[in-house]
Amino acid sequence: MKQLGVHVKPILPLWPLLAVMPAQAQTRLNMTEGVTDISQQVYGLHMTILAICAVIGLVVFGIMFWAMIHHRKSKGARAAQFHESTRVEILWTLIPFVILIAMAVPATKTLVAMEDASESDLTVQITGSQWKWHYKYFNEGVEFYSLLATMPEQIQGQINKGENYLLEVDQPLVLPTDRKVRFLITSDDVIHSWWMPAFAVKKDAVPGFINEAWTRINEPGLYRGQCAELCGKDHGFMPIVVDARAPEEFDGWLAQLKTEQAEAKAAEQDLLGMEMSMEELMTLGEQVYQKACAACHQPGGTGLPGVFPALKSSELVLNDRAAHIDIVLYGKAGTAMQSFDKQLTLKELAAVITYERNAWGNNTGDLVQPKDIDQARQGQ
Ligand SMILES: [Cu+2]
Repeated sequence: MKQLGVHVKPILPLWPLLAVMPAQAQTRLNMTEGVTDISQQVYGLHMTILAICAVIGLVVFGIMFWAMIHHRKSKGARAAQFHESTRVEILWTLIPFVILIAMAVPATKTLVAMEDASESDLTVQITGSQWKWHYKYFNEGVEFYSLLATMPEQIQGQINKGENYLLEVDQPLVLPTDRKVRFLITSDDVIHSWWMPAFAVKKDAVPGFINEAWTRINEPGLYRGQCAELCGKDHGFMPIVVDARAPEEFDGWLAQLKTEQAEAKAAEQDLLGMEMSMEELMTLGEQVYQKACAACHQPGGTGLPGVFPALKSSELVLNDRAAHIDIVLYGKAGTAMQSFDKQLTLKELAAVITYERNAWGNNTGDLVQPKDIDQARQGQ
């Protein structure tokens, strides 16, 4: 990620404390200033309130230690008696009250601004599911999944970890800079949370609810975030990457993606008349399986006892072809088995089902062709 040199002035004048930590914004100890007006306001608030807390701490402890040293019993000091002093009572109520209000005013202003997603230029629906993100551009007819792209060998410690370990995806969310983008955030299964520190956006993705957030990115660049709600076994494996581009560049990208997706749909139709060979299906099927299924059903199809069913020697896989196609296409309600109908292409669906029916000693010899998937869809 690009290092940002923007400096945000705290709302209050620079406290002496801030002077001794000038490089703080560049270290990992502090939160990022981010690349949106909101994230910079959040950063400014954070620094201001930190400074207020530090000054209160210094003053309170200063007075306390000064009193302990200069008014100790061994010096012959006697405690003053001012029980039920109205003046003291008023002072120690009023001073904290004034400090709290002074902090609440700017904080509330920022919070209100963060919630105001009105008059946006673009709306993106973000759907979390175990364990990936789905992005859909409203009124554009464009949507795609975004999956972890870190190699399994890095995760298993067989090779060195890359620079963006667990923070890289196959297809980033592309957004325009200088436009107000509204996010509608929801989930397909459990609670996830879409968290992009550089934008100061962190919203829970709750099944059955739609949460709103927005951003206006000031600088093009690649920004990285993560799911921030413990959402199951692979919670740490569903990163978020935003590729922010200048508006014209974004428009070009969107137009190109639209054409590509339309072409891919047309190509699917051609597939219907085609017979793929066992070898072709098995090769593609294995790739798809490792990418889409192995996280739960395990690379060897053994599943995890009591959690994810085994596919190896599975009754359903071996004996019920129609049910097998159906469960891959539409998932199983109430379980972690999700619908792959829209996540995979026709060819990939045919290949992965063929693979599951013929790998790991499941020798059904059965070929599932793209047209079989299409027929199953029609029958629904
Ligand atoms: Cu999650």
